[in-house]
Amino acid sequence: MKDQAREWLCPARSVAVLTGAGISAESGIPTFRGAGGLWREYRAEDLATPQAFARDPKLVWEWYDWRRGVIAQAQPNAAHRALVQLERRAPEFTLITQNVDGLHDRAGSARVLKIHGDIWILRCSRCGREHQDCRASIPDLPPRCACGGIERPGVVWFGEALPPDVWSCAEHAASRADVFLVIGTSAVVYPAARLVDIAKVRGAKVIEINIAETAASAIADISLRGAAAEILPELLA
Ligand code: BV8
Ligand code: ZN
Repeated sequence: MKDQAREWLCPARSVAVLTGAGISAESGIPTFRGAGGLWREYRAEDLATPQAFARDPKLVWEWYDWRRGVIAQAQPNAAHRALVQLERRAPEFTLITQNVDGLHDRAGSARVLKIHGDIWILRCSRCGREHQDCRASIPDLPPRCACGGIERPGVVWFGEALPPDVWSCAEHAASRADVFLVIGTSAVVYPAARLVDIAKVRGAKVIEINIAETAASAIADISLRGAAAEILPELLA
């Protein structure tokens, strides 16, 4: 299976990749739906919504502040680094990530389509001003903008539209891909998961890398079972 994946990947003119929380698992960042995915007794779907933020901005910020603290301690792993290598090899390469942790950028990926936003960006709920704030811990929660408005994390919550320009680039890349890698995602969140179908329908070879079966396994041409930080470097060796 890995040999077949290598045979498809090496000569591929256009490669697109979709990553999820699983690629950051080996950096020590809990996934959403795995064992460590809970925070206190909440699920992501409970807190990552505009309603939860409107109801209790401080609670939602405590969750994000905790995650920012965990991510600040984390380092990119061999899987992130392997994708940097792949980006330099493939004539056409697009990395699409559902992750908001910024580890692909820190690993050296040049062009990252962050379809669910960026945890290190703050956006004012009142005036819309955005700025990067990389403090591992924000002293007073919720943070306030100079205009007095409450600032929110610059991420896409459930029920919110994905950034239209970023999303159309992701769709375009999936539709052009000769090989589409799906790495570390349960493929349950939409419209992100639809990128796999788009790639498949347009003729891409779909290669999944995951420690478990997922909603994408059925349409993948190859499903490589194992940790991304082990399998990806082997594919590029
Ligand atoms: C939208 C950013 C419409 C925030 C995230 C009912 C009601 C309301 C909405 C819906 C509904 N039904 C469907 C929807 C749509 C909804 C949705 O899909 N819900 C799901 C839960 C069913 N989607 C939305 O709401 C989207 N917006 O539809 O808008 C619209 C249109 C126009 C105008 C207005 C509105 C927005 C979705 C984005 C939500 N934001 N994140 C934040 O991070 O705080 S989603 C969140 O889930 C993260 O981005 C995460 O990446 C993503 C997906 O999860 P995964 O990455 O896959 O992580 P997970 O834990 O699930 O899986 C980890 C995988 O890794 C596992 O498979 C595991 O086996 C594997 N793994 C673990 N270790 C390893 C590994 N693999 C390899 N190696 C390892 N070592
Ligand atoms: Zn403001």
